[in-house]
Amino acid sequence: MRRALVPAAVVVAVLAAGCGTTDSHGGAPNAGGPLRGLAQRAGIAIGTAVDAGALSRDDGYRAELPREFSSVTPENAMKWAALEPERGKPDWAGADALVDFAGAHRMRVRGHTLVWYSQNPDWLTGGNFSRAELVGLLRAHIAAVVGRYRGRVGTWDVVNEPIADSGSGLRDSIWSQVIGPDYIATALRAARAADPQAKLFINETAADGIGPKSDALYALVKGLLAGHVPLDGVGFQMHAELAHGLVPGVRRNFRRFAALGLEVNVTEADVAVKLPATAADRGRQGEIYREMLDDCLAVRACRSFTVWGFTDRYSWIPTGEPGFGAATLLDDNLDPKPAYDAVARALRDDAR
Ligand code: 9MR
Repeated sequence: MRRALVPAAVVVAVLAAGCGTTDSHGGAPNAGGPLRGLAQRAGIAIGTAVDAGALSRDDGYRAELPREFSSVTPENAMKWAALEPERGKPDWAGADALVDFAGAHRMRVRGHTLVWYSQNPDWLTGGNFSRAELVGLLRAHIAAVVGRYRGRVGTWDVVNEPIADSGSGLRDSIWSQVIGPDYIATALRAARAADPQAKLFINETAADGIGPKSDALYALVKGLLAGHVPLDGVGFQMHAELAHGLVPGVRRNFRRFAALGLEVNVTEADVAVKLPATAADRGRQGEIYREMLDDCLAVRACRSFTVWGFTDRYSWIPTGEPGFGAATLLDDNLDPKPAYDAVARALRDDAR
C-alpha cells in the first residue's frame, strides 16, 4: 500500500462490503471493483464528472455513481451560465441536487468552475463592463457560489484553462482582456475568503506533459506562490485520444508542480476513440487509462483521479468531437469495458 491514510478497520469494512472480486455490474466477471473501495485502499479519491440531467432521471446512472466513485465534479451545473443565466436570478437547482446527492452518499465534491473563458452568461460577456465592474462581479459571484457550498464542496477548480494553447501567456478571455492577469489572484483570494477550508486549484487542459504550455502554467503558478496568493493544487485534465496516446513527460511534469508544495490532481481523464471502436481499440484504450492512473499513483502529491464522465451513454465526446466517442469506462449499457478493468487493476496493484 502506498499511503497509510486509511485505518485498517475501514479497509476491512470496505472489503467486507463487497469490493475485491465482486462484479458490481451483474455481467461478466471483471478485474475487481467497485473502483471506490479499491481507490480507498490505494489512498486516492476516484472521481467522475456528473451530468445533471442523467442524475435527475436515470436510475441506473444514479445507482452506479456512488458505488464506483468517491468524488463528483459537476460537468456543467456550476458554470456561471448555468448558475446565473439571467443577471441577479440565480438557479441553484442542478448544483444543489448534485451536492445533496454527494452528501447523502458520502462523496466529495469538486466544484467546477468559478472563472473560465467559456460558458459564461450572455449578460456578462455582452455587458461592456468596465474593469472595476467586472472585478466586482467576479468577486460577488465567487462569494455567492463558494459561500453557498462552504463546508460541502471541499475543492474548487477556481480558475479553468488560463493559459493560451501556444503557451505564450494567458488565454484571451473577457477576464484577461478587461481585468488583466490579476484576475487569477483576485479569483483565488475571493475563493479563500468565502471558504478558508476549501482546497483551491487551477485546472488546465493540454498541459499534462512537459512543453511550452505546461512551462507557462508552471511560471504562472510559481509567481502566484511567490506573491502569497492562496493556491493548493493544480489539476491536469488529461483528455486523450486513442491514436496519440499520452504525451511524454507526465510524471516529470507532475513532480515539478508537486515540488512547489502543491497537490496535483487528474481532473478530466477520458480517451476519445475514432468511431466505430473495434475490440483492439477498446484494449488499447484500457492501456492508456492505466498509464494515466499509474502516472498519478506514482506521484505522492497526486491524491485524486477524476474521469470526465463514466459511461458512454452521456459522454461529451460525440458532440464535442464529432466522429469520436466510446471514451469512458462503461459502455452505453453501463457495462464495464476493458478500460474499467484496467483502472481497477491499476488501483488493485497499487493497493496491494
Ligand atoms: O463536458 C462539458 C460539455 O458538456 C460542455 O458542452 C463543454 C462546454 O465547453 O464543456 C465540457 O467540459 C469541459 C470542462 O468544463 C473543462 N475542460 C474541457 C471539458 C470538455 O470540453
